[in-house]
Amino acid sequence: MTFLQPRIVMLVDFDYFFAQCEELRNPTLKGKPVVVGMYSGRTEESGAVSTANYVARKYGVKSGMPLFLAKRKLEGVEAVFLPVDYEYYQQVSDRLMQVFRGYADVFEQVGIDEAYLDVTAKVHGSFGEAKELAEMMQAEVKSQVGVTFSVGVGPNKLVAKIACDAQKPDGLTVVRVEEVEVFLQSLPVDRLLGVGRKTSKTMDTLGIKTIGDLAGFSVQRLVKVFGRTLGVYFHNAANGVDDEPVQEAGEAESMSRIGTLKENSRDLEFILRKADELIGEIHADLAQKRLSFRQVGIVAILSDLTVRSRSKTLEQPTTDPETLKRAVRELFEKFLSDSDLEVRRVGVKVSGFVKEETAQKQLTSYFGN
Ligand code: DCP
Ligand code: CA
Ligand code: CA
Repeated sequence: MTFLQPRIVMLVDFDYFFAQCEELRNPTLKGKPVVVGMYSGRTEESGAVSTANYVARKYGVKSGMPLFLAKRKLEGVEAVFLPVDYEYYQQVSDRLMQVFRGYADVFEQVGIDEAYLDVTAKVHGSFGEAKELAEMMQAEVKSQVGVTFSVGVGPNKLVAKIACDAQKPDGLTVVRVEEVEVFLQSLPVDRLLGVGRKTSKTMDTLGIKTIGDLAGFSVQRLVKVFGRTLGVYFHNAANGVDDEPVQEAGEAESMSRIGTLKENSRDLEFILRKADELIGEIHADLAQKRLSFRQVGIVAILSDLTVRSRSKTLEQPTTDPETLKRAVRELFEKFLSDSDLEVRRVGVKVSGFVKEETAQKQLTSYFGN
C-alpha cells in the first residue's frame, strides 16, 4: 500500500518542431517534404538533418542523417531544404510554453520543444479529466497558434514521456496507474531514458529485450552488472516507478560557490585559478541536475570587505565549463580594470537555468555520427 498522493503528469512534445515552425511562417510548405538542416559549411552539401516534417519522413528522412543522404532519398521529389533558424524556433517555443504554463499546477520546460505539466490538482486526480484537458489544449493551441503537438499522460514523468512517444503526430496517449505494467512490458528497453546503444547491447546479452524482460530481471544481478545507482534505476524504471517531481526550472534559481584566496591579490591568473576550482564544483552540480545556464556572474570581496559583482548573459544556454571559464575571465578582467583594491574572496554564480536533456542529446547525436 502506498500513502503517496497519486499524481497525474503530462508530457507535451511539439511535432516535427523545427519543420513545423517553418510551415507556420510559410503555410505553402504544407504538404511538401520539408527538411531543416544544420549546414556545417564545409561543402554545400555537408551537414546533418535537424528534423523533417512527416511528409519527408515517409521517404525515409530522419533527424541526424547526413544531408546528402536526405537529398538522395528525396531525389525527383519537390522537396524544400531549409537551414536552422534557431532564434525563430525559440520565439515560437516561448509563445507556446507561456500557453502551456497556464494549464499546469507545476510546469517544467525540458529543452526547446518539450514540457512536463503536473496537473493533479487541476484535474482533481482524475485521468478522465486529464484526457479532456489534453484534448482541449490540443484544440486550443491548434486554432490559436496553428501548431500540433503530442501528449502523454501518466502517473509520473517516466510513463508520461514514453506514452507521448507512443503516438505521433497530434497524438494523445493516456496510461492510467493500473495500465502501466501492460503498457510498458512489450516495448523495447531502449525506450527508457538512459538506455543507449551500449547499454541495450549489454542487456541483450543478458536476454533482456523488452521493458517487461527488464522488469522481471533480478535487481541483484542488475546491480552487479551496472552498479548500484544504475541497476536500481533500471529496475524501477522498467516497473514504471519514478518519483521525480515536476519542478519549475525558474529564472530566479541560481547556483554559486565562493572561496578565499590564499592572499589578497590583483593578479588575474591567480584569481582565476581559484575561480576555476569553483567552476569545477559548479559544473559537477549542473551536470548532476542536468541544467544549462544562461547567466554568469562573479563576486569579489575586496580587502576592505566591500562586495562587488558583475554579470553577463550568454547568447545560448550552455553546460560547457570552457564557456563558463571564458565568461568568468572576461568579467574579472573588466572588474580589475575598474577597481584598484585587492581581492580577498572570489565567487562564481550561474543562473537562468534550462533543463537540457533534449538539447544535450541533440548535440551528442550531431557529433557522434
Ligand atoms: N533536433 C536536432 N537534431 C536531432 C534531433 C532533434 O536538431 N538529432 C531538433 C529539431 C527538432 C527538435 O530538436 O525539431 C525537437 O526534437 P524531437 O526529437 O522532439 O523531434 P521533432 O520535434 O522534430 O519530431 P517529433 O514529431 O518526432 O517530436
Ligand atoms: Ca518534438
Ligand atoms: Ca522533443
